[in-house]
Amino acid sequence: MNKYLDISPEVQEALATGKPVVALESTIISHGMPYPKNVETALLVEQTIRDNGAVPATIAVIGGRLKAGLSRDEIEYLGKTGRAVAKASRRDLPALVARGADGATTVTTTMMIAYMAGIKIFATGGIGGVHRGAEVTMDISADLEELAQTPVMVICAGAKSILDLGLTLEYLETKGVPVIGYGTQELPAFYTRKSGFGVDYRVDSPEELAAMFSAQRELGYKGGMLVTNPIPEEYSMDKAVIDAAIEEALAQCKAQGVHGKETTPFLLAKVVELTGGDSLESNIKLVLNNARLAARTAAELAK
Ligand code: PSU
Ligand code: MN
Repeated sequence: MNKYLDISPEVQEALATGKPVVALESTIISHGMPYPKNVETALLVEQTIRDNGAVPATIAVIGGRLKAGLSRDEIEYLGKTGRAVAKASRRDLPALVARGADGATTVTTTMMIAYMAGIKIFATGGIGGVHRGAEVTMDISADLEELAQTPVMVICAGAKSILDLGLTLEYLETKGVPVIGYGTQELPAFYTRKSGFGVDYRVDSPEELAAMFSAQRELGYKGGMLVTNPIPEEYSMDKAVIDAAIEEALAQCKAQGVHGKETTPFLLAKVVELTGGDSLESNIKLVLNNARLAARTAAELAK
């Protein structure tokens, strides 16, 4: 085991006895949602995973230790500290570890640490991708590279249209990452069930997801798999409302010269602000929906 990794006793026991485990990220807690909803949601997501027969392993860097499985106090701390916690992507782990610092893990680092711990499935809200205008800015999330090189199944609700969804799919195709629609042939756009872009494969059961993931492993692929699970109809948002908020958030981002790792957290916070919190409720519901599917798929994989 990696000398910088701490697996909580509960997660350790589950892994040792072949019980299903689902990894969860912490940037969604510190940078993706406001306090205290972020903490409430993180705890509710963990409970949902337990209710569906798996053990949750929320991942973060605390005091320079890579943690798989957090205490309530650690989740509360990350949520309360919010954007003052370092957003930790692949390039950041060496510095955080060497300095004994804290970091909230993105999809990228959550995949990395999940893999180190032996966890195969990870549930979240949305992934990073190719930003609009990336042909000039070269802003492409490290999440896409990680999907190409780390064997973890990521279950999300698609990607927000703060990104260029078409270019994001092109990038994933180039990198050989299978993009699966759960119960749909169309890529969901996070707040809405449809994006106008197709996925590679439609899958309709956790059994079939587990079978595809197992086949990918047995074929010797080094990369992971992206499962896109549409937000439940009753919580999906009006496309015109969310599109207008995203356009406004992008305009403010540009006007204020926000760039680099600040871009995504800035856009996420703006969209919540501009939609008066409606988008936050949808966000919470879709994460819970992904947690359920991840727990059921982990249970199938554990069989
Ligand atoms: N998209 C969301 N919610 C999030 C994120 C993205 O809808 O919380 C977070 C995830 O942690 C993701 C990260 O891995 O932002 C991507 O950041 P960047 O675009 O800087 O790579
Ligand atoms: Mn970026």
